[in-house]
Amino acid sequence: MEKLIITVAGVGAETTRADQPALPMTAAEIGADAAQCAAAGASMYHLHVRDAAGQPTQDKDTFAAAIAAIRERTDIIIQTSTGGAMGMTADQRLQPLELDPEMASLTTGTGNFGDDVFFNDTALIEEFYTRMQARGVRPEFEIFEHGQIANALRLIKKFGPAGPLVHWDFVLGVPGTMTGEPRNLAFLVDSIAKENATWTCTGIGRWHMPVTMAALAMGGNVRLGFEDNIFYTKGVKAENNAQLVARVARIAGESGRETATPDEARQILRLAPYDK
Ligand code: KMH
Ligand code: ZN
Repeated sequence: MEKLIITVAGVGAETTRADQPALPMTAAEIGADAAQCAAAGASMYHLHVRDAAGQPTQDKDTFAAAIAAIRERTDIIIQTSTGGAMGMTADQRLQPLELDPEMASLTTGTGNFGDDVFFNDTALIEEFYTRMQARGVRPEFEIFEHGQIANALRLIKKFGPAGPLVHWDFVLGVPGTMTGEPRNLAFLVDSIAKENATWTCTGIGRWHMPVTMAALAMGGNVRLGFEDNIFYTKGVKAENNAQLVARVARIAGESGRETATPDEARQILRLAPYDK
């Protein structure tokens, strides 16, 4: 098995300080969180940002400040969100791409998201994909439902590849979409190509550890963090994102699977080497 890539979704758009007192929100807090997570074994940071009032924003300058704060402290791979938050327009969501991040998330379909609807129709996903492709930003296809795999493959067929391999993230357990049962993860993984593809996955809320353990057994990679889950164990909030990283790194290590450094993760994902 390849070394394990742990991605931290440390901020998100929906989690609040009331939910999780250790949620990083300012640029300095996000930079410190990313560095602490990298030291614990993470190699990628899925980045959302907040405005001065703590509300989710896709503002380019706010992203730039967070990216600078991360870069002062660590060479972790930075993957900006294009999902943003509910109700944002496509133009708002696209803003961080102007900063040419190494990677960006791309959800390839509309789905229920709790009581809301996460809207990603064909026109939107084509626009997002071709913008990423034109700027050399590697998409991470965020898959909440099986049909979104076919949608992503349709993008590649219609517009050509957006990099030397296809990277998938299976997001399981958002209320209204696929749950985190191992058979669901197995179905999704079985539906993607075995060659020139890499995958990670995340279990939302109580699905965090079941999805993580299934992924480790299957040779996949893992995403975690306060965007996806705020608890360490049932009813006990995690102290910080790094605590969640450290547990998975330890379990993986004890199972004979080392964590990838950011540079090793870049090699596995065939991203360009980091230019310090
Ligand atoms: N905040 C969710 C509505 C992404 O980052 O690309 C969507 C999301 C996905 O977080
Ligand atoms: Zn996100």
